[in-house]
Amino acid sequence: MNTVPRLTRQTSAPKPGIVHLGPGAFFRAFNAIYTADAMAVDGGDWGIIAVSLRCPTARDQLGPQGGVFTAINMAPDGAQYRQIDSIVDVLVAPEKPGAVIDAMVAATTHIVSLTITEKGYCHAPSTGALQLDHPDIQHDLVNPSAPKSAPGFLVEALARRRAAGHAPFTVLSCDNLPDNGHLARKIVIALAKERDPELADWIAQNVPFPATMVDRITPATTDADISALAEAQGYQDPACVAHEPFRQWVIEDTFAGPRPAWQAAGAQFVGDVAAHEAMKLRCLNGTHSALAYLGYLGGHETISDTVADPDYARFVQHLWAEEILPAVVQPEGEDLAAYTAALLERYRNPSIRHRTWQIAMDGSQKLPQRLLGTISENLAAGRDCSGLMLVVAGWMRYVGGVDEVGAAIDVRDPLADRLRTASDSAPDAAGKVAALLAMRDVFDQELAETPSFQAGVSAAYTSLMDHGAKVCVAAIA
Ligand code: CS2
Repeated sequence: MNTVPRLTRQTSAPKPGIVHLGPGAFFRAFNAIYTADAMAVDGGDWGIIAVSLRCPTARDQLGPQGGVFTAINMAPDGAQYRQIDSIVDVLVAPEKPGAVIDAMVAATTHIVSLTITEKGYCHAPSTGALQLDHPDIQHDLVNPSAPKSAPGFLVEALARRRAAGHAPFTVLSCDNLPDNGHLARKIVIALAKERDPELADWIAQNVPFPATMVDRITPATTDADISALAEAQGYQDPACVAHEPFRQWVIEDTFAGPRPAWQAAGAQFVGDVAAHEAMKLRCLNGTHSALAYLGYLGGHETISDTVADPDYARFVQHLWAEEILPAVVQPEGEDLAAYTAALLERYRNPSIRHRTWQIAMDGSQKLPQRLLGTISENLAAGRDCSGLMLVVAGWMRYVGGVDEVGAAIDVRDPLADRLRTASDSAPDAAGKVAALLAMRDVFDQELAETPSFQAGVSAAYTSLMDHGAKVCVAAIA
């Protein structure tokens, strides 16, 4: 029998002002904390109604606790615990799509924020265009009032706000995508156009979609985290989330109405987020993916284990210095050398058990903005990028589904089946690489047809097969 009591809400809930799609670990460790901090300093009715677009897990975890959860700050020298009370309700969209739309349409809702991951935008990662043939988009075109996709919910809620004469809400994308606000806008307008061109025009003229750069390393919560919390604090909290101390939020200041005083919690409001976002995507997420594929293949379970291996630490430093920073513009207020040095320290944090397997997920949706843009720019400028081409080969090796000791890899990716088929379609490295490069939703034609890229990735793939990831990484560094 479990005698440890469940965490419950002790404070009164704030009135809701935000609807958030995607109530996962990152949202809890990031948006929910910034918003709690902003309300602590400046007040306001900024309670968050969190919406899961898929499964009921978040509701089942947070619901019995009145939305309160524990944030565990994993400093290298130990954990600090804090209860966060900004989430006021959790809805499960497939159970009650109407309740989700009502919450978004409510005049008290000023912001709809998103952490739906790359694939939630239903776009082609290589071009950013809405995939009208995506099954969820097809569904939403036929069933606009009971949608499945995030774009479907946004379009329906905005249509109803327009019909009711309410001001629009601000759509705040917090996903790791370049110019995430522009992407969200493009996708929502493209879907609205299919329904009603006048609605699309109204959205284009009235709805702000500020871009953001979000950063906090937050691994998926494990049973070990939940047990350690129960042990340390004497209560049960399956909704807890363990995160690194660092956080950074850069937001384009174009809101339709009021917003929380996130700046009081350290968020930076700026005119243009693009340079910050490019820096973060290329320096952090690019090397995260690099360490994920090559670290996993080399037998490393987490990012901190991977960079504890000196060859991998040298490799990631080489990537930054020689192949990534030459393709990054320094944003105002940042120092790129200090930024990447601090990143290595963040990766080394042994209290953060961020699995290489977790970061390896959804590579088809992540590669273009994390790695391929940097590679294209390097090739065009005549700069070496053999390390980054090794990473692309590592991803290709990974999605083939068999690791270096012949064990199956549990590849999680919306295109997993197509990737496996492409990889299996040829017996040799050059054939496999060519079949994968032909996937236009991942590789744009220009890059895929660049001979030095084809040759570099094929050579790296062959080396990975012959020598393994660890040796290839050491050879570059
Ligand atoms: C990671 C990110 O899982 C991944 O793909 O690269 O979630 C990363 O931890 C965050 O962007 C850090 O801000």
